[in-house]
Amino acid sequence: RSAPTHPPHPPRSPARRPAPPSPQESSPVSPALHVHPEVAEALATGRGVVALESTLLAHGLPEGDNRRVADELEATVRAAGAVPATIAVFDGVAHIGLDADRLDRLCTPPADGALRKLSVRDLGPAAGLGLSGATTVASTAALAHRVGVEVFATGGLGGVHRVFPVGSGAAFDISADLGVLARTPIVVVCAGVKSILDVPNTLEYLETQSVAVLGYRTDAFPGFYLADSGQGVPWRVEQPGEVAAILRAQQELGVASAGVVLAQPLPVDRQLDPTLHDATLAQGMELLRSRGVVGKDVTPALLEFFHHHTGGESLRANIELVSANAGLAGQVAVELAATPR
Ligand code: PSU
Ligand code: MN
Repeated sequence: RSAPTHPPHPPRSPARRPAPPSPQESSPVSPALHVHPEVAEALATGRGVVALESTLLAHGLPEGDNRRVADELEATVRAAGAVPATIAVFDGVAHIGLDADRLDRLCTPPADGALRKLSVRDLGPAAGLGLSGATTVASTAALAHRVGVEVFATGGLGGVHRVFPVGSGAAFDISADLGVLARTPIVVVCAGVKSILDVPNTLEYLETQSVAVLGYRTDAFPGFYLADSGQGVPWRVEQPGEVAAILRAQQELGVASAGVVLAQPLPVDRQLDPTLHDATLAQGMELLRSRGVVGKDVTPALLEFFHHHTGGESLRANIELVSANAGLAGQVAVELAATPR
């Protein structure tokens, strides 16, 4: 039995698709891209869809917790009335929406080593060479946009890394997340950028790249584990419907070539204790420097260091913030579905 073949979704008109495939079959868009049938049907019928990234599961959370969180995030999106689409690459095929077996595979490292961490520049090589890996904010945004998904949820955006020690010249590390947001019209729901980064410079970069930054019910730009990064937000919104109105207005005005960052803080009483945070960050940075950790290993190594050195507090905060973001992304997706372009 062969699955029906669909042409690629034109990114801007997700609501007018041919009849959805039968639920048991995967929905190949191209040999390198498969849309899960439930996601394909939701896109075809104009329902809200939320993309979820997989690097935070495979590389940002410990094995054991990650599989439970994967289910929790999807359930949270569904509770908001939208359809979840966790994105990852398996055996050279980018999957938009994962079944339980693929979520298992994502969350349990294979015997021959962890799944790769795939940014946008890695998608071509992974697909072309038939390899597997988890997608970052950058690659999740690119793939989600490719099939017409307009919103996705993560924990904390990548950004401009801190240089430590200052003046050492050892770091010139700017996450590809920022470059992709600069050219991909999608709403990213996050708890700001990771507090392990240079937050002021990251915000400057987003301004230069014309990425809209919205604080969700806050005037303070959140700092991932911390409710307040010490920076402000250019715009504050109170309701998911306002976010949908902003994206639609950008599209109508022809200024929607970049993404929209919707930053939702943890409640102050749920954040990581700032004193513990600062001490852990200083130690973690020193460890990275002494071990020579660079490139794409920096973020997973620092997150793991936090999880071990805060007695699980950073893990608790991380899971809570990602969950809250999935829920808000679901609400925004529902509002976007109610106001088609
Ligand atoms: N949010 C989390 N945990 C994570 C990440 C985000 O709560 O692990 C991941 C995202 O996939 C993001 C990546 O794209 O961290 C940033 O990595 P880098 O700094 O190497 O670009
Ligand atoms: Mn980097």
